[in-house]
This record gives sequence, C-alpha cells and structure tokens, in this order.
Amino acid sequence: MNGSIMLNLLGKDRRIVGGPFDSWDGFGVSLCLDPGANRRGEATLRLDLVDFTAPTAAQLIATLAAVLVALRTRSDDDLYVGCRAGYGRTGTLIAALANLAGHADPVGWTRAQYHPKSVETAEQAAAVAALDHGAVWAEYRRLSGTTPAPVALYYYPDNASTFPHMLLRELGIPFELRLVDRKTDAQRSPEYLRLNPQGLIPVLVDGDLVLTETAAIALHLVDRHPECGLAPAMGTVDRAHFYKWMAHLTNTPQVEHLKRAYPHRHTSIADAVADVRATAIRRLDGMFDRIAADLGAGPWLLGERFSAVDLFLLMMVLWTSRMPRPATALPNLAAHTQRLLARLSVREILEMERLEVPVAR
Ligand SMILES: N[C@@H](CCC(=O)N[C@@H](CS)C(=O)NCC(=O)O)C(=O)O
Repeated sequence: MNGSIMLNLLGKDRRIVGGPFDSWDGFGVSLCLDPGANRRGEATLRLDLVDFTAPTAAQLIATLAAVLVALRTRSDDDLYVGCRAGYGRTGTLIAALANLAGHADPVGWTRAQYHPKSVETAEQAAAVAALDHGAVWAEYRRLSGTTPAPVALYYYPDNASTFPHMLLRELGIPFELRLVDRKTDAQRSPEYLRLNPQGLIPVLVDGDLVLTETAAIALHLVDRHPECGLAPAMGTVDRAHFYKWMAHLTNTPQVEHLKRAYPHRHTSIADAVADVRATAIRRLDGMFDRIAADLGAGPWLLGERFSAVDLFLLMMVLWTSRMPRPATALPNLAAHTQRLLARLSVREILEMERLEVPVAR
C-alpha cells in the first residue's frame, strides 16, 4: 500500500487510499485504473488506462462523478484507487480529486501528501489541471437524478453579475443568461424595475425567488448546492471567515469601486468629481494592500480551501484594470488571480464577458 490521504468531498472528510489495485483489501469503494489488474472484475468502478497514459477530459468527468455518487451512497466507506504500481494513474486520479476539493496545487499536494512519484507524465499533470469542475458536478447530479430546474441570471458583462456568473459555471447547475443591455439603459426599463426596483445588476431568478444583491445571490447559490463545497460547513470558524469576506468585499471595495466608476453621483459640485474619483482610487489602493496582507501566501482567502469568496475577490481585482495601480501589482494578489485563471470555468466566463486580467505596469 502506498499511502492514504484525507479529502473533503461532499461536505465530509473522506479517506482515499492508493496503491497497486491487486493490493486492495477488498473493503470500501474501489476504483481500478489498470486494465491488466487481476482483481479488476471486483472493483466498484473501473477506468481502463494503459500505463503512463492520461484520462481524457470526458473520462475524468465521468469517473469523478461516479466516484462521488459511490461515496455519497456509501457514506462511511474509504475509497481505494489503484493501478499497477499506484503512482502515475492512481496519483493522477487522486490529484484530480484534490483539485475538485479545492487544493490550489493539486499535483504538488498529492506528491507531498500521498506519494512523491504521483502523476508521472506531463499529460497526466495537464489532465488534472484542465479539470472542468462544473462539468463534474453537472454529471454527478445527472447520475444521481438531482439536476435542478434552470435559474436565470440578469447580467451585463463586466458588471457585478460577473461573480455570480462564474459561480454558476463552477457549480455546474443549468442557468440561463438574460442580458440587461446597459447601452439602452435596460436596467431602468419598467420590466427590469419590477425585478429590481433599484435598477441594479444582477438579479437571480430561482423558481419563485427573485433575488438582488451580489453577495446574497452567492450565499443563496452555495447554500443550495452544498455538495460543491464552495462554502465551509455552517457553524465552523471557516464559515465565520467566509461571511466576513463576503460582507467585506461587498461593503468595502465594491462600494468604493462604484464611487470610482460613478464619481458624479457622490457630489453635487462639478469641480469635485475628479477629487471624488481620485479619493476612491487612493482608498481602493489601501483596501487592496490590506486584503493582500490578509491573504498572505494563501493560497486562497480561507487558506488551503477554495471557496466562493475567491471568485468575489477576483471580480474586485478585475475592476482595478483602469486604475493607475491595478491590484495585480501586489504579487500575492497576482498569484491568487493566476490560480483562479487555472480554473476552466473562470477562464470561460472571462472570455465570454471579454474581460482582461489587469496587467501591472
Ligand atoms: N449592491 C449591489 C450593487 C449592484 C450595482 O451597483 N450594479 C451596477 C453595475 S456593477 C449597476 O447595475 N449599475 C447600473 C446603474 O447604476 O444604472 C449588488 O452588489 O448587487
């Protein structure tokens, strides 16, 4: 047996044991990756990968979703993953699970925690890095018959809707995008004002629920989909810090960004507009200095664990692109942004909304 690790999956710490499949002790959920294993036929789940090969994106999604369904059904069982020696293919699957559980450097983490020889080829490492989190969750729900009815997000590119947009994609739930065309002031149309009397974007419609306020929308979505682990468990210290970040980001930098973007709304003196803007920029610089100090080495706002507030911080950082000192001038905020860009769902939404990551000059 090579080793075992703990991963928080489906809101629970689970033990994952790896090694040669033929060394499996016969207990728990098992995933056999070696088509030549003698005990292949006894495995709960199988993914036939020839030695030194990597799973395709579709194979990885289907396998991880099936593993999650098996772990949910057998909630006290360990998971045994095995191939021939238990390093390359086994390490790849364990690292993919670590990626799903929110570890920022899943291959490095797996090598440190499980076995130094984990993940043997560049293709295996690339398969782990390219994991589509949302697609795994969507497949998990499809297999377990829990796919929810689509929600609708009223959005406009590069508005406060970007954060819930990224979150919806990460959660892998079906959603419909409804453009509120700010070019024609559609946010002030009678139809839109019926949804949000403040005339602000975004709005989320989930069944009969019509919800405004970015932070509230995010909290609602993570609560509705706890399986994805994008918020720590209720009542924990991490959950308290999660609330703190959600509140801080919405009532401090987000508000200051609005002063920077709409300075004329914050003074009735025409000559003061430039000063309102300059003051907001100065205050934002200080806010990002403090956020960077709190983030430290991270890798995420809550430490080892990725959560929805990291996506919120990314939106705040993206909004600094027109500031003299973009937030990415701070090395650890630049690194945090890069870690988020490693996520397929984040890249996809940024591309769709045509958003560029601010470059520090
Ligand atoms: N506190 C609100 C603020 C939303 C907000 O200010 N949205 C801006 C876009 S980022 C908007 O809709 N502006 C339209 C306008 O001011 O007319 C939230 O977080 O949802």
